[in-house]
Amino acid sequence: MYRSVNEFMDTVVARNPGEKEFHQAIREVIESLWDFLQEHPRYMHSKILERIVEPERVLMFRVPWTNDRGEVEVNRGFRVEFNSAIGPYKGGLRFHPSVNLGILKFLGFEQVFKNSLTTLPMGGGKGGSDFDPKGKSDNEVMRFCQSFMTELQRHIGPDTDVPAGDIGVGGREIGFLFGQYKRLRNEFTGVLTGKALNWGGSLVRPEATGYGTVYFAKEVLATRDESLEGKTVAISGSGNVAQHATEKVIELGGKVVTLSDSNGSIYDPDGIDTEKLEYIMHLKNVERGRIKEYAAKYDVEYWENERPWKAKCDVALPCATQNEINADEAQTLIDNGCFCVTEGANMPSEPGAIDIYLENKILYGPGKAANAGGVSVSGLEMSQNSMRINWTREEVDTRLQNIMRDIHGQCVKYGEDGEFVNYMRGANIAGFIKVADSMLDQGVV
Ligand code: NDP
Ligand code: 2IT
Repeated sequence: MYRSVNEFMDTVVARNPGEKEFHQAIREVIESLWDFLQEHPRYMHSKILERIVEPERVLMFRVPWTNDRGEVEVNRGFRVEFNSAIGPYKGGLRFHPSVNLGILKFLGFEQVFKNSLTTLPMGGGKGGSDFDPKGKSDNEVMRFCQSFMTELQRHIGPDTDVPAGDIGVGGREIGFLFGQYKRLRNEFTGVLTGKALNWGGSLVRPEATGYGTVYFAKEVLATRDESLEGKTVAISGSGNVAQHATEKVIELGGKVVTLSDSNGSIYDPDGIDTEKLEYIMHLKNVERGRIKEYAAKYDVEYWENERPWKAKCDVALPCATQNEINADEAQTLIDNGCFCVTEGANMPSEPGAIDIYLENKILYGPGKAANAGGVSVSGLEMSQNSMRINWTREEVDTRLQNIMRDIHGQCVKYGEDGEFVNYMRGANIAGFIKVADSMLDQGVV
């Protein structure tokens, strides 16, 4: 039995060498859980910690495909089937050159707790490839997706493992992946989520992560009698999550002053309005261009190779990627008056940044709670597919809002610390209990 977090982490690091994001994600959870585990020794006695950090299955495979010049290219494909205690493995696919096993294990691990919080019956998984969709033609992306699914199809299924999108995987990629699954398996099932509306998708799934993040921020702000009305909001990223978070902030009366991509950030002190957002959506989703073009079009500042966190704001919504806010940036945000950080991305704040949020007692909504809206509507898409019906936009959106409210309630229940709520601890404990108890019920699995 481990006597300290550090002792446990030494074993984790030795067993998973070099996988620093995975270590980071585990340490955060174990630190949150430690006191709770001392009070509830049955989890330690049953080796739940040792089991919960070990993926049930890891698949790694070759993905050969042919580019438009007729040359063969080879990428690496992965699926980490992390935990199926409460439902089929569920989680996105990421296509990005930085993808490696450690990153997907961190994302799969986070997904287990996140999915537990959603109230829906979904286990956790994550997959993807080091394939870079940037600069590739539609045909190249299609051939890559077909090759990727040719191997993945034998491991997934609507009751086994249901992938979806993440960075670099949106509607276009899900379409190509679904088409290939159907050809190979000769079945039309809900094996992927994030499908288009004509062929089994759910209304509000494209918007769900960004909307859900803002719904969560709304709940968090309400605990201090605050709302988004009139607030200045800094958002990072300019992809699926950032775009729809921006849309919802505008709808709720806030002013979004920044967006970014991997080359830099734009700062628009007048705020991104609906028309400007429409331009961004076309730029990013159709032309697949760079956010820099926004600065030129609207004559605003472009901060090359810089993240948006030096912008003065009340609320920050990191919606790009992991470890995109360091301790210095967290301090800058707070010095500039920011009092609420709600994470649309997965693990966007470095541990040092989180320490600063907590020391300053600002409102901090961690990704596994705040960005759970995406996978929640994926769960609703699975339900609609199984029932072979489609819910209306209003029905799905109402369910999404209720789920985000419920997640907030779970975080408060387990994270209350006097007047203050430590949402990170609350999310980790609440997410853990449901999965750990289910594992105990199911024996030594
Ligand atoms: P997209 O691919 O649509 O957009 C990603 C955005 O983040 C782009 O603007 C991209 O810029 C930027 N970005 C990606 N990697 C980096 C990097 N290394 N450094 C700087 N900027 C980067 O992805 P999503 O919007 O779907 O995902 C954003 C985040 O939200 C991720 O952390 C994802 O895991 C998380 N998430 C997504 C969900 C979903 O349903 N899609 C659900 C829950 C969480 P560029 O174009 O230059 O690469
Ligand atoms: O990180 C995430 O929760 C996602 N990328 C969405 C997963 C899903 O299955 O919808």
